[in-house]
Amino acid sequence: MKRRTLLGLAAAMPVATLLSQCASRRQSPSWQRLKSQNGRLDLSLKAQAGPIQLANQQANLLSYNGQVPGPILELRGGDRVRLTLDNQLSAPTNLHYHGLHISPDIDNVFREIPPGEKYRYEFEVPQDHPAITGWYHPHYHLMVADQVFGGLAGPLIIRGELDEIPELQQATEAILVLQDFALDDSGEPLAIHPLAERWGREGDLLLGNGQQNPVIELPQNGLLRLRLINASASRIYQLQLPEHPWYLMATDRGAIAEPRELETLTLSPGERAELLIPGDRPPGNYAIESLPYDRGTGEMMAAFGEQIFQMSGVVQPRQQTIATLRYVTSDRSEPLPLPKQLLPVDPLPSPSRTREFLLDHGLDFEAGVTGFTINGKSFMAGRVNTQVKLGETEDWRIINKASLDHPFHLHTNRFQVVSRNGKPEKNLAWKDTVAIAGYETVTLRVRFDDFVGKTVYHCHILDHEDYGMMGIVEINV
Ligand SMILES: [Cu+2]
Repeated sequence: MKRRTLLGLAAAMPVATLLSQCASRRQSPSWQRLKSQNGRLDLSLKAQAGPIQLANQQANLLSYNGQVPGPILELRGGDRVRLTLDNQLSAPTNLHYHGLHISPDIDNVFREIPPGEKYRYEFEVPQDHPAITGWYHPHYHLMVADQVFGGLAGPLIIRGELDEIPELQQATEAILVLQDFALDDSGEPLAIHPLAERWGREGDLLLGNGQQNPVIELPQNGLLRLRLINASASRIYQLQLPEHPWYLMATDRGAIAEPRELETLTLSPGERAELLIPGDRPPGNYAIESLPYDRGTGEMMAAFGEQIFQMSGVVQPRQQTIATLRYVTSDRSEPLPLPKQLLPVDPLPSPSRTREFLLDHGLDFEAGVTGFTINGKSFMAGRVNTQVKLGETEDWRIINKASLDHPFHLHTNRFQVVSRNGKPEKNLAWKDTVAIAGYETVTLRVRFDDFVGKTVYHCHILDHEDYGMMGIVEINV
C-alpha cells in the first residue's frame, strides 16, 4: 500500500451547509463516554472512513465509531480493559495509548491490524497509575499523519489520587480536543501539497471537540477543570484566555505540585494540559484564543513571498477563537477556592548516564532517503537504536540541529524536563512529549520503570515521524 492514499476517499458527498462562524452548541450530548464499571471496561472501536457530522457540516473523514473526536474512555488504576479494534479502513492501523504506562508488548506500535481485521487489546491499568489526561490514536508507521489528520483520535482519562482532592471533586470538568482539518466546501479532504506534508500538514479549520468555537460552561463561583489535548497532526497551539485567569494543574503525565497561573499555553502535537479556571469574574463570555505560532517555517515562507501560501497549501498562521467559556448561573454564593496543593512531583534520582539525540534534516541511505533523522538515522523497523536497562535513570539531551520545531515524544515511560538550552527547568512536571523549537536543546530525565521490551521515541509532527524521525529503544533487564 502506498502512503498518502488513504484520504482519497469515496465519491463526492452531498453539498453541505456552510460552516457557522458563531459559537456553536455545548459539548455534544451524543459524544460517547465509555467508563469502566466494577473495574472493567469492554469496548469496541470501529475505525472507518465515510461521512460524519463535523462542525455542523458533513465531512468525509476517518472516525472511531462514527465520531470525531472518538469516544471518551475513562479508567482508573487496576481496571481491566478489553478493547476490540475493528479496522474498516483501507489501510493497516493499530492503536497507541498515549500517556499510559503499560507494557510495550501491548502498546505496540509495530503491531499491524490489516484492513478488514479485528484485534483485541487486553491489559490492566497499573494499580498505582497516576491520574492523567491521555489520548489514543493510530501509530502504524507511514500512515500515522494520514490517519490522525483524517480524524482518528480520542481522549483517554485515568482517574486516581488527584481526583480525591476536595476542591477538584467539586469542580466541573470539560475536555477540549484540539484538531485541525483541511476540507473543501463539500466536506472532502483537500489534497496535501508535498511541501505542506514535509513541513507537517495543517488545516485551516480549527475545531474543539469537532465543533467550531464550542461553548464550555463555567459555573459562576464554581471551578472548571479543563482537559486540553492537542490531537493535531502538526499544528502547535499557542493559547490565551485574555482578561481571565487560568491555572495549570497538570501536564501530560499528571498533576504538578500546586496550581500555577499561566499567561499563554503552548501545546505541541501530543501534549496535554489540565487547567483550573475559577468562575469568580464578571459573568459573560471569555474567548480562548489560538495565536499565530511560527514553528520555523516563517522565515522560509517570507523568502518565497505571499503567493507561496496559495501555491503550496501551507496554512498561513492567524489568530482564531478556539472555544468560548460561558458563565452559567449556579447555586453557589461563595467562590470555590483553588486547591492550594495538588500532588508532589518527586525529582528523579541522578542519572547513571547521559545520551545525545540529534534531530536533523538529512539522509540515511540504509533506511531510504526520507530526509528526517535522529543521530543521522531514519527509522527502520527491526533496527534498535538505543539499549537501556530496566530501573536505570538516564539524561537524554535532545539537540535540535534543524530550523523546524520537532516536539519529542517517548512512549511507555514518563520523564521530567531538567533543562532547556542549558537553563535549569524550575517547574518540575511529568511529561511524555516536549516542545523543542528549532536549534533548541532540551535535557530530559527518564527512569525505565516496570516494563522491558522495544518501544519508540519520535517527533510528534506526525509527517516527520512518517518520514523517519523515530528511533527504537530496547529496555532490557
Ligand atoms: Cu519534527
